[in-house]
Amino acid sequence: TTVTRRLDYAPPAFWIDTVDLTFDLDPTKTRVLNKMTLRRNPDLAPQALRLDGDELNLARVLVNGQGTSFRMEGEQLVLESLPEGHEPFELEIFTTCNPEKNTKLMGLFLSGGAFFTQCEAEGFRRITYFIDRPDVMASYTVTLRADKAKYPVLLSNGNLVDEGELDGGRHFAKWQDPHKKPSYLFALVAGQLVAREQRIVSRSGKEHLLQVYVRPGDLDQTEHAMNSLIHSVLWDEARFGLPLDLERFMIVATSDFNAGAMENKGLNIFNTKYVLAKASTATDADFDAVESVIGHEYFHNWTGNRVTCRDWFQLSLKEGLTVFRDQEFSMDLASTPSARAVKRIENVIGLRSAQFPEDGGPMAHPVRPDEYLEIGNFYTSTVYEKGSEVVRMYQTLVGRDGFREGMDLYFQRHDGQAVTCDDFAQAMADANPASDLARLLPQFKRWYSQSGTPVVKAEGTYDPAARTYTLKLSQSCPPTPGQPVKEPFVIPVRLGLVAEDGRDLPLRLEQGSFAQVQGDPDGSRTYVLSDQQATLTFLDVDSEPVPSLMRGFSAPVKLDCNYTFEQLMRLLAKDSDPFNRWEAAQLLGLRTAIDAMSTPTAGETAAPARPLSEAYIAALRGVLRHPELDAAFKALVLSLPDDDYIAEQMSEVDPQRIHAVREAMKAQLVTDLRDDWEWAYDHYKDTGAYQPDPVSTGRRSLAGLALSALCQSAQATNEAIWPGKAYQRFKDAGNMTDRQNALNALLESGHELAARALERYYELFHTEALALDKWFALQVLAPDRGGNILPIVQKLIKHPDFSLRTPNRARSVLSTYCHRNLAGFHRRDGAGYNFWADRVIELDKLNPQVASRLARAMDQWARLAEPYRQAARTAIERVAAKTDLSNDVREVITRTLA
Ligand code: DPP
Ligand code: ZN
Repeated sequence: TTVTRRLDYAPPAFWIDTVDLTFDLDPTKTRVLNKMTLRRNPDLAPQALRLDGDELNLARVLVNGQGTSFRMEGEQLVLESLPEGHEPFELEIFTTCNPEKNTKLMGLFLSGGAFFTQCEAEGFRRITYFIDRPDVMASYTVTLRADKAKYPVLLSNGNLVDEGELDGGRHFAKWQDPHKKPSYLFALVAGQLVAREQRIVSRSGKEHLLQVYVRPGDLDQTEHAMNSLIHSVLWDEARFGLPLDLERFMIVATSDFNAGAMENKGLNIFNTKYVLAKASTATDADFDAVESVIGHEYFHNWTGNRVTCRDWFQLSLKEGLTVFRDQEFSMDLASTPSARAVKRIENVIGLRSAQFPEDGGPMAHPVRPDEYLEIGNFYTSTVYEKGSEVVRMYQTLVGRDGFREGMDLYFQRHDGQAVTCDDFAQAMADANPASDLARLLPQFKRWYSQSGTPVVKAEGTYDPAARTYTLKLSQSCPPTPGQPVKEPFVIPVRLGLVAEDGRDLPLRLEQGSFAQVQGDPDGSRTYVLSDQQATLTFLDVDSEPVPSLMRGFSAPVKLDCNYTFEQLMRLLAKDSDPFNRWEAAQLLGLRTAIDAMSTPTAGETAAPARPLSEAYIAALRGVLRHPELDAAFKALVLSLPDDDYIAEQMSEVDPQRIHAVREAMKAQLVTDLRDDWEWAYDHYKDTGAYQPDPVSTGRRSLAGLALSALCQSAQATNEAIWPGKAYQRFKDAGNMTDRQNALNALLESGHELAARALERYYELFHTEALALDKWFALQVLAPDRGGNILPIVQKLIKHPDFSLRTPNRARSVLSTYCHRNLAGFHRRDGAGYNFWADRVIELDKLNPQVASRLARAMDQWARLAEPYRQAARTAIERVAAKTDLSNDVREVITRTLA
């Protein structure tokens, strides 16, 4: 239990050149023979060899074939008496481990009777003793031996070089990885699996075999994954000139997995959730997620695998960059500008709902953290999603072509190496020497070192006589744990000035200049705010404009601009930037919620009856009925900011009041637009044969929103037609998206038909794990009515199909409840917090990684109003009082209480 610090980095005392592993796979006692060649790091004074281990049984250690002395220091195996000098020597280590007992799902574990591994970040040490850090890169040869009937398929990284029969019904397979790799990219799989296969020829004329392995019976759900993989290969070649460097690329799905997926070299292991998709059980969102996670892991093959991280503090080097790449991939596939904007908006919603709260809470950390107790806790939305925004800002500052040149230089310099975020930044700057990035590089790198979400404040004044518009910009960043004071960031502010008729006015600066980058759309320019304050004076402005700022969300900041209601209405109706059109609707919604929150009402959970203004309603009607806007975009604009995003704006959070206010807003939105929702439902409800393309996905999304609105407005007036129609649609739906939306409409409106639909859903899908996860989650996501959600949750965890051991299933109830149902979780009686504490303690014994994610549900406790705050503290302290917590949970709980 020691803290690891970034500045303590020292190179390893030994290098490992080759690793030859032999596995005798057995569920309760797997034998591992690890034969390595090592040599001393010639740059360092002679030191002992320290090998990491975790829950291993050590049988034997040989050096150059001879027994040797060794000792244990905690879980480390320490060897002092090794050959002197710098010649390579051979080290053989025999260990055993017990995959069946491995409920942590790190290292070698069983899922549905098959063997899988997960080694990132520090799981390889649970398989064998090793210098388990990413800057030790070796060539791997792996021999797998197992019972042939039970484990007919034996896979590891690289190429299959030999296979054959053994005595006693056993067989073997030998794999060789042509690329050196860090231990966290090792993988093996053994079990009864079948594969969808596809041979492709890349641009350079090389042939590759692509395989997607699943359980027998799931093959009909792999077509979308295979297509996504093919698109990924083609895209990385076309956009970044990065080819597939393997003869064979395999994806294997498992239903027991802590994370989404893992980019092991040539053998990606995936949570089934991000591989399996068929129309009858997967929603449009699932299809999208499969595409982006397949892309993400595939793109790691270069950004992560060919060039990897020197140490785990550099995690965002590969994750931020690879999220950026998967987002660009999805946007490029989306093809129309409007569909691109929808993807961008969805990504920003994700950032705001997870990363902004993280950056404002007790777990706030820089994109490149400075210390950790357990690295598993730093696979966060800050490292991933904010990290991706940081990479996007490079592209904004140097342009798309400049970014490509930076990537080329990065690979030219660092292919085959384990490097740092500084190396990436330097390559980007060196490839673009005339850019603002190069000029401001040390300051730009504060994005890696300073935590917290910066705030950009903007104030504009128009001078009609001089025909000038003056925009004052300033930046600040609130204190975060360990960082009381912040230095200014480099913030690309993409902006436009919107005239009354929606035209973008000319952008001529009196002095100073915009960034010289290609890629700004017409009417937009990018100003690089690097000082604390800047004043921009625009010339020849012939009418009073509304500033449209941070277009496309050009930096991961909060914008504080004192817009009038009328200004926001102009942006919503007319801004040429679709992101900011949507943003204006969000701001109007937020403002309404905040105003309503401060309006005194009778009773704590009462809310003003009609919080939305007529003009705002009319504007939303205009969007809903707009003849040209895409359905997907309409659905985003018509969705009110959710409870959590409203909570994020408040200095003191009263969850029940927030929920009541939002429900009041929603009630008005559904009744005032009732006829418009009916029109929208009729107009968008039919999408023909199922295709998960952006256009039909958007139509289904808007039709679903409309149906939900209609059921809710019907509930208010006690009218039965729409719930009946929703139930019928639920029954007849030809795809899971329509079916789930119809069920959700019933659940959201609280109609009694919801119970019948849930029963029927269970009958239809109880043998389909992923569909059953949704069945659990949907019930937990329903709006809380007088505290009814917690009893539902308590019943669900006793359901025979519930299990804490399967992370997807555990999360479908527990994370959904504690993270995603604000009012259901934050009860005035504190019962939600007690439930949370019990589950964290229980889960920690089985799977610390999943437990510590659940522990994060209390991040925001200190901002809660009473009586929530005190009840929350009591529950957190109860967990903290446990003496046998994992490091994972201990670190989160300690920081939460700090
Ligand atoms: N598997 C996780 C990811 O792809 C961690 N590398 O992001
Ligand atoms: Zn990743």
